[in-house]
Amino acid sequence: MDLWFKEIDASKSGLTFKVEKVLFSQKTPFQRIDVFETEFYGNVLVLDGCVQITQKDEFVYHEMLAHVPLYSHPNPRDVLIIGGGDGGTAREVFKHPEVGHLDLVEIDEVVIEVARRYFPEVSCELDNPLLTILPTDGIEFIKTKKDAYDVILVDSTDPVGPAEGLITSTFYHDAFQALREDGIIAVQAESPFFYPDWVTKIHQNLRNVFPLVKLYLSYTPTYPGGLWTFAYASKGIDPINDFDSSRVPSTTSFRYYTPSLHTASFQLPAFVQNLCR
Ligand code: AG3
Repeated sequence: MDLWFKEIDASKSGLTFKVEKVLFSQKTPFQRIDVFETEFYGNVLVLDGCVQITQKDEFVYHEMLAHVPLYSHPNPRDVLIIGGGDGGTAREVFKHPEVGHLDLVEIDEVVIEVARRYFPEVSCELDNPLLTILPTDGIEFIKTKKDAYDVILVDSTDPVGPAEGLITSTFYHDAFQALREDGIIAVQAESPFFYPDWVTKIHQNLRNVFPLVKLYLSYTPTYPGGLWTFAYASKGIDPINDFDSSRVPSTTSFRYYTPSLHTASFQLPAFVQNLCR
């Protein structure tokens, strides 16, 4: 059998994976979900044709989305994840002993079932007693919360379909209200090569609401372009000047995040700087 999956981005170029086996395919009310087994990347989760995680490289994105904001905050007790039904971000959040409660708002419960079945090492903390899974729309959920969280993480798909509303000023305004006075939000902010307009829009819309907004970067081989952007926004805490690297234990299970990379990831190539003016 010579079966290949390809993801084409911006109708321009793409990534391709040799598929050993199709493990799962289903259309839910929200999206099409596929899981492929591959030899090189292990199992691959694809939503509406876009790669979300692979067993080989998911650690990069999940560690950077979670640890940069959580180690910037002096005492993150209450945390909210919007999206993230695979559990990878939750797994990283629970590496912070200060966290007393985590809400995970995932619109599509089938993503959670699929993660439990095909990505056990990603979904491993989904039964943590400190976690509440809320199967609902994050855009509506966040409107109901005031002064409730120290850190919010937006672990979404590309901003199309149900995720489109997650990059608007209105959503960021509601997130601002949901955060406490030293609150921080970090969001996945797309590919600077393939989707520069999304990067700019996310940055601008956060700037409409938060006094401090900075982009940071990491490298994920299975996302379009490899280079991936995150946006950090806060009511005041600076991720570089206020970062106390002694809060990061010297023995960790991290495979990407390090205290030096925490600050280094905010150093942007010129073309990315130009996306956030
Ligand atoms: N969410 C961000 C993935 C974006 C990928 N985009 C693409 N392949 N076009 C990942 C969710 C992991 N918890």
